[in-house]
Amino acid sequence: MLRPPGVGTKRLPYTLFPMMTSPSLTIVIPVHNEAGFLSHAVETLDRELSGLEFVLYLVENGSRDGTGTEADSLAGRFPWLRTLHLEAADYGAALREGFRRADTDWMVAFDVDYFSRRFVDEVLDNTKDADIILASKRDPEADDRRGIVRRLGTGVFNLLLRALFGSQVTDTHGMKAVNRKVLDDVLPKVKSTEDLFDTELVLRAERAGYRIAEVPAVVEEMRPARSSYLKRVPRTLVGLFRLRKLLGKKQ
Ligand SMILES: Nc1nc2c(ncn2[C@@H]2O[C@H](COP(=O)(O)OP(=O)(O)OP(=O)(O)O)[C@@H](O)[C@H]2O)c(=O)[nH]1
Ligand SMILES: [Mg+2]
Repeated sequence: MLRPPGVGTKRLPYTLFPMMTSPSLTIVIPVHNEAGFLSHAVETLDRELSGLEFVLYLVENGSRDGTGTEADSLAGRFPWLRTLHLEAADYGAALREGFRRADTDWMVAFDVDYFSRRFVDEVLDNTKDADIILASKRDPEADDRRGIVRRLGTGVFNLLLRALFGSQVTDTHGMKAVNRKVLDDVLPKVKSTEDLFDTELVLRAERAGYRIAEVPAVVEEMRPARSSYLKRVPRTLVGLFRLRKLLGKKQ
């Protein structure tokens, strides 16, 4: 069920009559060191998204385990799949490149171990009412089945976004859909890389007055999280304070 998002962000209306024709859609998934798991994930995605028209970009960079080759061979099996390869490992750079290459009205960002048909359907049903649609793990109706440490991490991160940037959104990190006009306008201005790239994109879009809507996320990752909070927390804090200098606090 669609829920009112955080104060100030738009609530999506219920859609009684889903759109008869789907707007064009590109899905972007950054991948890094996913050999073995990648084929399983793409086969699962193929089943989940059956009947839907879309293009999927797997954007690989910096992998040392043959992920790139595995992605290319998957592209030979699935006509909707395209692969991109960049040099250095960087989640944000991969997402940016996928968004840049896409030529559809809407772009959806997924992780290789966390995606949902339900989210895609909610996006397609509500494209007229928002410019960005976020799957929020902090929505009252969200079902976040991750461990306590990661759930707390998400909560603290969001408090920081509110305190440092005056943001009203409840979750910038996760499944999201972005309209082309937002990307054309905002993408060139985004400076952050790695895991703050999409947060800066959302914050800038919010500042620019684009309509941001949230839907409750159901989070069940297909495998345990791999990134270490020990490395990630200091990097994220430094990145956030740098970003705060760049953007200032919303008045
Ligand atoms: N291209 C690219 N993709 C990356 C990189 N690091 C992570 N990814 C991808 O980003 C997605 C999320 O990575 P995970 O390793 O699942 O991250 P996690 O440990 O679950 O952490 P969170 O999901 O952020 O809480 C996956 O699709 C990864 O393959 C990177 O350096 N480059
Ligand atoms: Mg994960």
